[in-house]
This record gives sequence, C-alpha cells and structure tokens, in this order.
Amino acid sequence: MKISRLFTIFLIFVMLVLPVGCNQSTPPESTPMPTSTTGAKPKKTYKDLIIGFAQLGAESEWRVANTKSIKETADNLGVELRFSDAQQSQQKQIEAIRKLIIEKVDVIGISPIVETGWEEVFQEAKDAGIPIILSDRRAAVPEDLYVTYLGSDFLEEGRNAARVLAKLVNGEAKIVELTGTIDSAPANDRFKGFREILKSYPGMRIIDSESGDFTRARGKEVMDTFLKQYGNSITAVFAHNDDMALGAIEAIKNYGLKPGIDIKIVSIDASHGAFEAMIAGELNATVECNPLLGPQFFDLALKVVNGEPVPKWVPSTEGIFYPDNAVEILPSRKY
Ligand code: GYE
Repeated sequence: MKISRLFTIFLIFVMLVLPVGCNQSTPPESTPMPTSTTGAKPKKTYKDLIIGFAQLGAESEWRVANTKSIKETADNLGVELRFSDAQQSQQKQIEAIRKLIIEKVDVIGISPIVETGWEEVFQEAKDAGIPIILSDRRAAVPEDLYVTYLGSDFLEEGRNAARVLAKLVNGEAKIVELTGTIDSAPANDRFKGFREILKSYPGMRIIDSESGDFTRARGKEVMDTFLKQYGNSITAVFAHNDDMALGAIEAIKNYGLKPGIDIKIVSIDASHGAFEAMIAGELNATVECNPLLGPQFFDLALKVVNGEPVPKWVPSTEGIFYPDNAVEILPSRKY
C-alpha cells in the first residue's frame, strides 16, 4: 500500500513538471523582449547624470568664478558632480581623470592646464567609453579623443588686446608682455593674436615677454624685474590676464610710476578686480573672457549622454570694457 501511494505521488509529480520542461514552444533565450511602444530608448535627465570635472587649479579670479559656476550649476540641476582641483599640476589632473575612469562616470570635463601631453589618458577614457568635454582650454589631441570644446576664442582676445592698446598709445609703444602659463592654450593664442595685429603697427615694439603663470604674485615679480631692467622706457603692458595686470600695477606703483598714465595697461578676463582698477584709473582696458561656463557645460554633457549631436567647438560671446563706464557696469558683473 505504502509503495503504491508513493508511486502515485511520483506519477502526479512527473505529469506536472515534464510538460513545462519539454515544451517546444518556449522561446529560445535570445528572443528579444518586447520594447516600449515607440521603440526609443528613454532619454536621460540631469538627475541621472554622474559627471566628473578635473579642474586645473585656483590660480586666478577667473578660475574661482569658473569653478563656482560649475559647482552651482550642478547643484541647481541635480547632477551628481565629482569635482577635483589639480592645484596647477598636469600630473594631478591626469590622476584625477584615471580615478574618474575607474568610477565609470558618464562624462569627464576637463580644463587642461597645458595643451600637450594628453593623448594617452584621453585614449584610456575613450577605450572605457567615457566621452571627454574640454572646458575653457583646448588640448592638442586628435579630434576623435574628445567630443567637444567649450571655450573662448583666445586668438581673438589677443587681437582685441592689441587693437585696444594701439588706440591708447597712438601706435607708438615699448611694450612688456606678461604671458600666462607656459604651453597653455590661452597663453599660446593670446601671444599669437596680439602679434598678428602688431604687424600693422611698426611703432609698437615688444621689448620683453615673460610668463607670470596667470597669478598676481608672479605678475608682480616679473614686472619688478622688467622695471629694474628697462626702467621708465617701458610705456605699455600687455598682461594675458587681469590678475597679472593687478600684480604689475603694484610693481609699477612701488617703482614710483603711475599705472594707467605713465604706463598704459591692457589685460584679459574682465574680472571684478579689473573693474576696480579701471575705476581707480590704473588699468586702461580689459578684454572679456567669460568663465561662467557651467550651464553650457552641463547642457552639452546631457546631449552627449543622450547621443545628440554637438558642435566640435562652442565659443562663448565676449566684449571689451573701458574705464569710462566701469562704475555703471561693475554691479552687473558676476565675476
Ligand atoms: O584668462 C586666466 C586663467 O583659461 C581662459 O586661465 C582661462 C585663463 C584665464 O587663469 O585668468
């Protein structure tokens, strides 16, 4: 009795299980699952994004404003931002990128401190399928190693600085130049653009040119040396950024000359410090370079993640400012 009951239970079990296991109509594993009615992949929103940003440092008013813009925009949009500051070291920027690759962020943004030396690490990001957006500064790499470059026309800024200076000095000047960080895109292009225009002004001569590394402290030091060497034969200064111009202004005052009068000064950025110096009559003009790239940067990042096309270069719009209306304009300036 016991055995036949067990046998009956076994038979029922076999009848229940077998038909499922042997069912020929079961779809093979590779059969695609039904997709949504439209068939389109749902678009990501800002809140889905994890974005890495390898900032180069905090060397100038410009950079501080740029960092603030990136961080504030991320907060406002609800983007998760992994931000790092390389304290002006290319090696640290490279390490930051490698860390972001390991963390598998969606997009990497970077302001490359210098133009050269990026191919290897950009290739690593590409191999990991992580797109790179160059923000503010270009890198000298093949175009397939980054998706887009968002930043200013540094060549035109250099040209504008020369045009403005030519008017201020009536085509006659002995100029000293404070260049930015050696091998950086803005320093290279501002240097070139400035000289392009100067070709049409034979009375304007660059008597010396030296890097002040985009900082106020170095700008002052370099200007001190220029003054020791050339004294009051210097009639004009072209500084690649406002911070260096502010350093130069200090040096000129210490030397006993009047900045803005004895020596004409033109710089680039249009930061608050530059407006204050124009109001004090110590700086003659500043060519705008816009650091508030946060909104455009995240807009591009979202497009890239969603596979939308983006231009290879997104330039920012910029103007030139003079002392005449600096008082009225200053309150509306955001950096
Ligand atoms: O002009 C300068 C900063 O890359 C455009 O870097 C930027 C430059 C800016 O240190 O102030």
